[in-house]
Amino acid sequence: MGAGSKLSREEIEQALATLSGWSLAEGKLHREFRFPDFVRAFGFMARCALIAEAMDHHPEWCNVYGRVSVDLITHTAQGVTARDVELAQRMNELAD
Ligand code: HBI
Repeated sequence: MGAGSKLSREEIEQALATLSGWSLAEGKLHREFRFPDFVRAFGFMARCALIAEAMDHHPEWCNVYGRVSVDLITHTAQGVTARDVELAQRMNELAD
């Protein structure tokens, strides 16, 4: 499936302006989500997993108790694409 093309640094900066909590770290979109406890964190991850699978676009992430650290990159494009921006937006919506 086409992953779309890599966004330029400028396009990424523009997208980040609309993505609360996200930054560019080591060439990937990055955000640390914090939840009150493990069950809330894992519930968030479960909801994200269903979205990610439906998008066929998957996060790199790590969970420790209430913290979920997320990095988004499009592996086939070896960079950040519109798909990463879309998944970041969806994850923000699910974290509300
Ligand atoms: N997820 N983040 C990310 N990047 C990909 O390139 C990617 C993916 N999920 C599935 C996927 N690619 C597959 O479409 C291919 O690996 C077949």
